Amino acid sequence: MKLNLKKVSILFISLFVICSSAIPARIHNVDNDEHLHLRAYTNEIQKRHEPFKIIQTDYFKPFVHLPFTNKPVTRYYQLTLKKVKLSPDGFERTVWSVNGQYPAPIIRANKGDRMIINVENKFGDPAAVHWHGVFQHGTNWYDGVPGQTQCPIPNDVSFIYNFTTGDQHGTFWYHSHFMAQYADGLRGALIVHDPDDPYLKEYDYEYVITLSDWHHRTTGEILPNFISPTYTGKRPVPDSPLLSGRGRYNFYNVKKNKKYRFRIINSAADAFFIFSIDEHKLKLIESEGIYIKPTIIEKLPINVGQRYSVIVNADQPIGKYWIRATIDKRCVLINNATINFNSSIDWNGLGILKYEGSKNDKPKSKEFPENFKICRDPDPKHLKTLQPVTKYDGNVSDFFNITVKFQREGDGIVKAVMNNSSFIPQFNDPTINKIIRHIPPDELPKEQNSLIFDNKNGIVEIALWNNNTDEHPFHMHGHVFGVMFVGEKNEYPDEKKYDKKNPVIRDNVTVPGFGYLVIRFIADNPGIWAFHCHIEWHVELGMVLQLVELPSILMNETIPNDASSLCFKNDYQKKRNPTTPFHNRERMFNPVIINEIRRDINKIR
Ligand SMILES: [Cu+2]
Repeated sequence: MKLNLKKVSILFISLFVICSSAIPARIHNVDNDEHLHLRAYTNEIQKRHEPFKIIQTDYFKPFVHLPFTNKPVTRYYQLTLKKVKLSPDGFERTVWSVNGQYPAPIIRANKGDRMIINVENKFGDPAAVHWHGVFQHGTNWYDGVPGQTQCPIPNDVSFIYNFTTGDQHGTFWYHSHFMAQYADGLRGALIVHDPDDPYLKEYDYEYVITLSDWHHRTTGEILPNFISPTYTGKRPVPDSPLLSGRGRYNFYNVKKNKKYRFRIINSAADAFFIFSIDEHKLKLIESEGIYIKPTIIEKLPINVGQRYSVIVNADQPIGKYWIRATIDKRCVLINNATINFNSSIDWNGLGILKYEGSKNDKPKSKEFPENFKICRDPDPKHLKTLQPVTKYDGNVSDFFNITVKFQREGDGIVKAVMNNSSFIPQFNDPTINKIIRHIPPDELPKEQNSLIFDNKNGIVEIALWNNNTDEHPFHMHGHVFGVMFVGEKNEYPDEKKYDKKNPVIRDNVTVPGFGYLVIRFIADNPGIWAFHCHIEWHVELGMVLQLVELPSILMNETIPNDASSLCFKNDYQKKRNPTTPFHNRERMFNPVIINEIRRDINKIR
């Protein structure tokens, strides 16, 4: 393994200076040191003294956009991660909460604003927060993916994410990207308002609805059963569907003749939802931060990780109407060996659209008929961008062909493999650190599933063949992409059929069972970006690729000290982390790196 001493110095010398009095005595037990990192970090944070705002938000209160400012502003938010007892569907369990609430609070900003978010980890487990859909231009190390862009935030440590929303606007969310932790609670909405929103005059208020599948058991209990050589079941069956963290009889109050922008976020671990409001059509205006031509639909299929905005006109007779968030069980395979196969789940999640002045009775509203292909994204003709985007129509500079399937590996466990390789992160040595140490990208371990490309502003094309029955919602970090082609079984990609002139643009797309997906994006964001199925159980089985984008630029960047110093404390190895099945822990740890750190600190001295 090649090491560039200069880069290593940049990485570690400041930490070394900060802790220089401690290093000589501790150099031989860096990996056991509980306090080294904490001390370095405390020095950093004490310089700041910022007024971080502790937020708690009510998803059932309508809101209007934040006051727009002449210039972008910086917004400081405090997110304290702590375990609390909550009963989202009536059953009390431990929830990995943010500021004590589930779903996590709605974080809001305006286009161009900077977000400085202090994540204080009091979980007792390691954690990290990913800002789903945010490009993180120039701040790859704040993308929040342990093993790729950072080491996990150890317990009892605070870490500040600091990024700008740039030109982005729309509906995003944030969630843990450490193990299956987001399914235990760490998931919430992230909204970026746009002063130039072309639809701004078309709605009076906004609501956010997060959809989630809820389990009564923690993922720390589920995963060891799921990832085991003896497991022959399918994906774990949830116990409830939740709308904004609640079961039935959650009210969304509206006033007659007012218009509401509903931002719908599928934050589930697994569930494909169908969203609708009885007797109220939905005017679709946004998919994943991209304005789309207004199109009227009745039911909205929404897969995991996806987001849409719809405008709802409260123009029906005063009354109550069911809001339906149904888990489409036609997209769910269950057999008798499946975890929680005898769940008493009612797949029909319900909320109520309640007009001001309506009576206190049950809604008697009628459900719209179904008019879409099951377990698929909405028809592309409903998702056309407001302005056609033509930048993907050109010569492809980098092309990748990927096959996704499941296969039983040497350890007896059925894994998800992408080109015959199942992803295993190295939590204590994220890929970004490796690149900045000048490890050549083609020397990254095979199980890191790297797609390497280095042509600046080139068009990258990924053709993915899904060689199994499940459909998968593939999400890309750091980018949106143009959807060139989605093919059903035996419908092969053919460049003549690609939607190059006016493609659907998004960051999270469904590839059909035994089907094909072809996407294109522009190589304009140096970094390590995950590209993965957003079904969390499939992530845990390794259905993850990482883009190693423009490494020749990335390798010359400098990771902020507070980010690199997270790697000095590796309690994610220890058994106090209940979400990591024991047999996985060893492989997720790069034993070489601690020795390298020791050696290089010695050389620097
Ligand atoms: Cu999947």
